[in-house]
Amino acid sequence: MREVFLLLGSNRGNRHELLYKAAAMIAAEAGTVLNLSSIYETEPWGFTDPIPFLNQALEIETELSPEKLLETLLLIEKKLGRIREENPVNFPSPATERPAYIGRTIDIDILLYGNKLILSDSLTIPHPRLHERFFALQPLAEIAPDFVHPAIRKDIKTLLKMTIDY
Ligand code: PH2
Ligand code: MG
Ligand code: MG
Repeated sequence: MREVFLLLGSNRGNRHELLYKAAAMIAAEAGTVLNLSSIYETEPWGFTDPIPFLNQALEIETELSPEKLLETLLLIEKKLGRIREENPVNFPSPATERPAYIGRTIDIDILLYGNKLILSDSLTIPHPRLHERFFALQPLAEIAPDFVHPAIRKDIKTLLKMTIDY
């Protein structure tokens, strides 16, 4: 499947090296990397942290199903030192239904999987907060400006213009 878009994020450790290694491991284990955006330095969104993120969007072509792709990406995160602590601070807060974010060496999110709409316990595609996050839309708009969000039915460059999250 082509037009599978991922977002890399890092705000701990050697951020540039982690993005590079993540892209190399994705190429080895998940599929062919067709396109990479520039790397953007962005302020932590949704939580307070002194270290800014580096974010980068990737387009890949993959044979893996969405579930298998997620499993593979989580394993790559683990190999790159991502710790998902069983810490109450990281549990979804009942008030907001959102996780409390913490800094991380590497985060690899599936933004879009072609035109698929998926809503399961483990996976929501398109990424449920893509359209409200400038840090995701900006790199994605660089490599996929005309791709139409399959749920909102607007293209990425339009969503970027519409987002109030500056
Ligand atoms: N990821 C988050 C929460 N906040 N902020 C920025 N700037 N970049 C991210 O990748 C990011 C974030 C949850 O995964
Ligand atoms: Mg994320
Ligand atoms: Mg993630």
